[in-house]
Amino acid sequence: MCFLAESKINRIVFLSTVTDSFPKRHKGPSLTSPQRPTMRLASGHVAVQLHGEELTKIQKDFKGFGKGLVRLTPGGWLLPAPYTKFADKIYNTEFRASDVVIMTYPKCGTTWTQEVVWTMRNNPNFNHPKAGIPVKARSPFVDSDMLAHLGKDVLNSELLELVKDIVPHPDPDEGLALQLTANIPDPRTIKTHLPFSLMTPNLLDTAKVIYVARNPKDVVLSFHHHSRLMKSMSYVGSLDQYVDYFINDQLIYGPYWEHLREAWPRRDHPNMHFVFYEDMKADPMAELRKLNQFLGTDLTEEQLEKIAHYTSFEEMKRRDDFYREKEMQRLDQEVSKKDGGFFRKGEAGSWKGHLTDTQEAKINAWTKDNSQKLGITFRYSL
Ligand code: PPS
Repeated sequence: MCFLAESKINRIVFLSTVTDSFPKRHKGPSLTSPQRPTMRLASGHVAVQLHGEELTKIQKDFKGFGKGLVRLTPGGWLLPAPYTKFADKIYNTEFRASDVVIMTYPKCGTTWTQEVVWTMRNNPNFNHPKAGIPVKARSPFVDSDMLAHLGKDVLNSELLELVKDIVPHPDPDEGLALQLTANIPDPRTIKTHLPFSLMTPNLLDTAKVIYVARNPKDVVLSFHHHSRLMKSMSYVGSLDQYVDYFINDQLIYGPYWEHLREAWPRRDHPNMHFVFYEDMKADPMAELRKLNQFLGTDLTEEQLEKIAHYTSFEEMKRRDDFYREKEMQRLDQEVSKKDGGFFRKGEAGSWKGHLTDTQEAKINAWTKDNSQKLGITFRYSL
């Protein structure tokens, strides 16, 4: 990783030739302003600190983003500023043939899929001694160190408590999630919210990838709830504004459509399995059978039936409630009591009655254009 420009005015290196050579898909402010600290990443992207009105507005609504944000070119990826500390380590993570990477835009069914896949591969007979600990300790979230570094490191200390047998002496500079990913025993089931372009280019040649997609109307409501619930984000704006942030590609890990655009054309790769949240909800057994084939787990119908039940929303929520006490420090108590915790609704179509006509119309217009270009169709209710 090399610094191309630094915040001290007299050391700034002008970047316009570098950034101009990338296609400009993002329609936000120009990325070529020379006053902003800018960094080139191992992935080839250039990360530029958000600044000015855009940053002020986002930080007013997301109290957790005090450390700032970066936007990457190409792609327009918006990420918390601490991403740049870990970006190259994530990009250079070495994958193994036995790895399964679960890749999603946030709130698309990652945790559910992690539990299904981890259970199918490690605990099909429900006798694994570690099955009871939260999924995040068994299935590392490789890019989560940037989120832990947003606030008071609560995320790290809670995770450390859960994984101290695997990472007994963590090096803070390496990132706990990265060290957990490197040290967790095979077969690894790894979570990422990053798109393909920010992961090693040979990912699909080495490991299996399961990409989970969810319709944008349920995603925006789920992400809105999550952003209010998590102290690391502390969203205090309105739902109206949140919908605008979503469709203007101003939420972290976005742009939503760009995330899909990198995954959807790869859906027929032999190491890739593309899943829709709505299909898992409509017929979990059908999706588990497909996963059984993709993963080569060779489980019986009876085993799959039991796993479908064990990973149902109700069962996962019930087990999570048991750990809720420990998670309290990370969550906004008022939001949790009033609107629910991480396991909020777990439905396809629960946006109905929650989005106003205007919000829905905005998302419809945005979706029509983008889904047609991509050739992807979502189910908005079952
Ligand atoms: S995260 O934080 O981005 O990793 O969130 P993610 O796990 O991708 O998505 C969270 C939403 O998935 C719902 N969920 C489930 N739905 C159905 N069945 C099961 N087992 C399940 N587990 C989690 C969770 O409730 C979030 O959706 P909403 O709509 O907010 O309820």
